[in-house]
Amino acid sequence: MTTRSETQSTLDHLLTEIEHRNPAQPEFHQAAHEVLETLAPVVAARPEYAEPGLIERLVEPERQVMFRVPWQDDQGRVRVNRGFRVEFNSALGPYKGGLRFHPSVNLGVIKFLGFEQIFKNALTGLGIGGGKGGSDFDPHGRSDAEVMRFCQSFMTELYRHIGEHTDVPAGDIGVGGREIGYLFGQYRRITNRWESGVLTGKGQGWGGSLIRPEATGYGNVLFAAAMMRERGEDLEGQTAVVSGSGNVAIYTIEKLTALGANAVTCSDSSGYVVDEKGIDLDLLKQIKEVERGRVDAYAERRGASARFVPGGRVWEVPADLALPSATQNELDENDAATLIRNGVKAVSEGANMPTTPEAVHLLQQAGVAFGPGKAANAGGVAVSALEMAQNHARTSWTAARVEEELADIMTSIHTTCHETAERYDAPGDYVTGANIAGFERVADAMLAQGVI
Ligand code: NDP
Ligand code: 2IT
Repeated sequence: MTTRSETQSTLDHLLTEIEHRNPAQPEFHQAAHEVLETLAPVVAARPEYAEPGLIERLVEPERQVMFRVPWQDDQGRVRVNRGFRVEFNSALGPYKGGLRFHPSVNLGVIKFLGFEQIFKNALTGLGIGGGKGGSDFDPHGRSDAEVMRFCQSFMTELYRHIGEHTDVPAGDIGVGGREIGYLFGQYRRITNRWESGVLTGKGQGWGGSLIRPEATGYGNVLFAAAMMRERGEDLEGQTAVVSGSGNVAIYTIEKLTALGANAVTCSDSSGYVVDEKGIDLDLLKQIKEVERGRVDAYAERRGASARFVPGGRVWEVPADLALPSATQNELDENDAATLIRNGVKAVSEGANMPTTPEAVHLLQQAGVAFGPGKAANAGGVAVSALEMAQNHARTSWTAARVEEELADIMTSIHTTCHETAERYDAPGDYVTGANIAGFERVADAMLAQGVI
């Protein structure tokens, strides 16, 4: 029988190898560390997982596609971006995961996101593999026509790699309903097929699922509520800080408000807004979803209760709950220390890997309930899988039905993570619970399907 410490040293050796084989991909190294550092108990307990090559296969994407995306701006100038699709693991189903359009996108960022997605998708229990894609294209300040031409050029290469049974992209940072529309249109034109299950996050009149736009934010709040219930509390009357002001942040604030909490912040890359009366969602949606503006406009139009803090971070505002919903590594050790000093009870990740490893450690040490993104934000991809199910059945479900399924899925993910953590001597540690439970499902399928 191999001991946990022997197993951990094998995993540490593998992590060193991952760093050498994937140079200049710090986000991917970070994501691999966060998972592999928690697997020793399960690998030591179940010898089949120590089989040579299993974890080595898990950390190597099945396929990585990189391509040129040329397009013309409104002045007729040719621009060149880089496109990516990393098809990481299809042991449980077709590759599934979003597309990110942001200037910081590179192969390492897409690989970290694809790797996280494998475990997140496994936790949903809905038969979806893990993948991610995107481009270093920056949609900020671009006209609709420019975004359309970019999406058309992007899909002109991407179409040959995706399909309803192969790989099903969706949105992520910089990719919402408008972009999915242009991408779907070009896919349909090139392939001459109405293949509605090839993309999720579609518009409601043409194959989209009700509640998909809301699902990530709603799901994260349901996860936070489940963690609070474990502590004998609910969300009623709790003050919450939320970062970001995009798709995930907006519907996080909406669900927090519906459950009686007071969400007092939102942010974008220019700074943050604090509104002691609670964020006015109609105003925020108008500025962000309709006008595609900046958060300072919110403070200008809201009146005395709100102020804009240029360049600041929402974590300095005292709160019971923190829900990072913008981007990776946006909550560091200093932020965690500030949150703890101010009495935070739970941190639940709407974004992917927003909390640095040092910050996670500090929060857990301080007894703060910590919900890792691969569990807490899985509601988005889960409802994407429900959208695929509706597309395959050529039907559409009511909002109430989708929301009920979402609530059941989030409860089940919470229970799975909680019970798995207890089973492996880490009670209350949702990071260990999520990693091990996701790993077991994927690893079992990989072992059953042979060395491929
Ligand atoms: P959006 O593009 O709708 O919103 C992103 C928000 O985050 C914007 O307010 C943006 O501000 C801010 N932001 C992005 N990058 C940075 C940065 N580098 N620094 C500061 N602020 C930044 O994206 P989503 O809401 O869809 O995604 C937010 C997070 O949630 C991401 O981590 C994503 O991976 C994750 N996620 C998304 C899911 C979904 O269904 N959409 C599902 C699960 C997770 P600005 O406009 O100034 O850049
Ligand atoms: O990070 C994520 O889970 C997403 N961006 C959503 C993926 C999806 O396929 O709905």
